[in-house]
Amino acid sequence: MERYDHKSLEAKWQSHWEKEQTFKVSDKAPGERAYVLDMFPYPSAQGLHVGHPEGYTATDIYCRYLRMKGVNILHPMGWDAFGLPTENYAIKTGAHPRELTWQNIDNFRRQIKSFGFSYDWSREVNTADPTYYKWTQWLFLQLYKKGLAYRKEAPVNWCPSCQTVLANEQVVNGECERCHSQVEQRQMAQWFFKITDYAEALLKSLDGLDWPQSILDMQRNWIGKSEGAEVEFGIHDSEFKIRIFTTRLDTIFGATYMVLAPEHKLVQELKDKITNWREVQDYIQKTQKKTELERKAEEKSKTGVRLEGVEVINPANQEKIPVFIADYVLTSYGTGAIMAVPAHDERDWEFADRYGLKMVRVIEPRIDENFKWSIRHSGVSAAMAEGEDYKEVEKRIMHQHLDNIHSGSGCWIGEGKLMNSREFNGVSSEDARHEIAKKIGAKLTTQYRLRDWLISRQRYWGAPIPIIYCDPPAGGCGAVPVPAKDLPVELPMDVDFRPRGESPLVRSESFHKVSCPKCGAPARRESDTMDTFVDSSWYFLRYVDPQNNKKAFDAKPVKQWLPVNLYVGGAEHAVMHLLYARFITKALKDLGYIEFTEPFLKLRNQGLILGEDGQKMSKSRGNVVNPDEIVDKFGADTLRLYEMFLGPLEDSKPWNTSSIIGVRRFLERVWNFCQTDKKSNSKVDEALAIIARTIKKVTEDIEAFRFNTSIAALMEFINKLDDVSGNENVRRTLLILLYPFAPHITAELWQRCGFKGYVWEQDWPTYNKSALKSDTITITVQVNGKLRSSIQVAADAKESDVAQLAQADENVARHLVGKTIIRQVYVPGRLVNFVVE
Ligand code: ANZ
Ligand code: ZN
Repeated sequence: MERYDHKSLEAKWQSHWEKEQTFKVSDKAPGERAYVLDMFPYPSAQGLHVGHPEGYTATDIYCRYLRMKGVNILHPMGWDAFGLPTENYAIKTGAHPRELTWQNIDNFRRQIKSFGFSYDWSREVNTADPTYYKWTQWLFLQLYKKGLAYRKEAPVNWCPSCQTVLANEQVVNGECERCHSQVEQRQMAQWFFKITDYAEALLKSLDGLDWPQSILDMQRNWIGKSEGAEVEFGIHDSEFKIRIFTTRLDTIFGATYMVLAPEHKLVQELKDKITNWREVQDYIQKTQKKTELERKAEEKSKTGVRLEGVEVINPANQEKIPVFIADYVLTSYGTGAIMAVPAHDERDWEFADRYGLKMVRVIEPRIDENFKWSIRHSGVSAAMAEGEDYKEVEKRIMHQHLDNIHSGSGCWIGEGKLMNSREFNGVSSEDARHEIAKKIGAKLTTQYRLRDWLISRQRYWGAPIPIIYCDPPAGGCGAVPVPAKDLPVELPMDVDFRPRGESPLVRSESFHKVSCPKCGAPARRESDTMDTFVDSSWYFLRYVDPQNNKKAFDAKPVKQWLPVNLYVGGAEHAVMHLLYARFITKALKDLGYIEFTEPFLKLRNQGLILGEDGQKMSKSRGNVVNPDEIVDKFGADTLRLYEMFLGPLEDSKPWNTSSIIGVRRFLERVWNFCQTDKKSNSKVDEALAIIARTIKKVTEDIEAFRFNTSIAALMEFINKLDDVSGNENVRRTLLILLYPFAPHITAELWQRCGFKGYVWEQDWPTYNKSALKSDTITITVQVNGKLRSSIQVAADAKESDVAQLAQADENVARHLVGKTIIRQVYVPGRLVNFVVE
């Protein structure tokens, strides 16, 4: 027998697939379809890391499996190729971003092909290619026509030394992450997409998505819907009024002062009344140096200045209360002003405590499920010392809260009954919100935390925004969209792209000196480029029609393939990318270009692969594993199998080079198994049961994305059936089931066994239910002694497997939600009982 030489056989099958275009899919193919999408990578100079093939292997397994079930699969790959890292690298090295990007892409493509993924390479897209960004610009123009793209002055983070705008994430402790200069806030004209128009729609349709719960929560949180009220507080001795937004109108009798954001317009209007104007002005200036992110930071101490000479009247009890400016109140949320209720709001409490302001308790605490829930989610696990009982800690924290409140050293943020609130005393806080609104004439409103999407960047390596400014005195047409026939607006290649405070494109005369498309007068081109999130907000549409040079995409293939059935990628895109893609989808639907409102029906995240030391892989730690080396040494099949065998896809898990050898040995065993003719007659019955059970297990596990356990089942398969490895049925089953995971070795063995056709042309096997029966037993499942379900398990299943299966059962799961399992009773072969509280 020849030895298992992964190099030659992987090269052989990869070139076969490439030459035969095995995975190219036609729009015309009849039958069922599925669109399985990977988040496309940013082609960095470092090349792929081992985290990339984790998600890509998962989708590849799923695609290969579905194809064998007769489904037509659209499975494309491309490059999110514009962006800052490459531009910065270019600035440092003097190379051109275009050259670098194309080189990086070549490297990424080579690497990805070396893993043997079944992409339809005829659909490759590159967002930095004019044939792609022509349509990104077209998209901009569609939004512009609809009033969904607009320009306005907005505060931006400005680094005076790098001379550029920074994203919030690039500001660290108020400093530029690159040069550590103090970042300033500046007003600049910027382009926005009006995503806030879709806040409610983006929130609502989350309900129908099969996405991880944590990602749905993050999306909801980011959109941040708050139902509350707007109330006007009159200013004493003045005709001015101040509007505030509150979610807790029920606490208005406890409002002992008011706070305006330092930038609030009224502060300037009240200048003549304010007797400590100099101090106020100083504070406003200091605020300007802070970014919104810093101002929101929970742990920072609250500062502010009182507006001496100004008082407002609390409309609930007509009492005069003082007014402050403080940077913990933001201009961009609500009305930029709040009524402060220190007895019931933590930020207000901290502020009042610091400045010695009055506190009035108006809510009598009520400990209900809601409050317990919030305690549980914030404090308990953090406060739990080793060996302590969960319930005890929960109780302790709860009492601490109550003690704090009664001794006046803490605030109650939960619900309860009103007190110190005149005629509303005794009313529940929930009801009081409506009753008080009615009495004082407050308007019930809804606020969203979501802000419009700032899409302009004063950088070079992005898609130019297709707008021309026709300024007076020449033409005076204003901002004029570039006519569709003039797209793409190409990035000039001969530009000095070092950052100097304006877009580098301003320095290219040939780029920005143009004539007005409307009146022909001399005009200038917009020199900002688009945020790269715009490029990736629609790429899944381009894959269905990537060569179309008349349209961004044709309606017909879009209808055939979309929405995407399965989308897989890292959880770091939980908010921005997914929200933007959802928004663009909804906008395109309203523009009449597509017929669906959600782009990704099902989403799964791969977890981080950590270094061997359990830390995040990073160059500085020296714990980075290079996938090229692994493929070279062990082979792509081993790497694929190993990454799936590491643990559940969505978990973070450390790399372990010694266990990769175990996986390699398994493939070597498969290699020998399929080429050694053992045929024991006595084992045939047992073999049938194992075949049936393994088919069932692998099928169900692939469907549920439990790849680690399906691999375990295949390992068990060859352990148990070693004596009958010559049996054709055994061999065929093994090769077909293993093929999605390890496509090269199985293709080769299929051929060597002399089986007809190719392994991927086979039908996915079905199993014989009667063979299965003899091998499984029924276990009764109880929760607190009550019968809840019964499940089928393998006769030799371990207790931990039985418990896991039992907990996953729908009827059982329903009785376990929100409960803690404190004990588990197992009677082997008969019953499992979960004791919960
Ligand atoms: C009085 C009050 C009493 C409040 C109380 C809370 C608890 P969410 O839920 O996030 O929407 N607020 C309003 N506008 C603000 C701004 N521009 N900057 C900072 N804080 C602002 O939060 C709404 C609450 O945040 C509002 O309800 C207001 O404080 C504060 F026991 O009003 B509340
Ligand atoms: Zn003009």
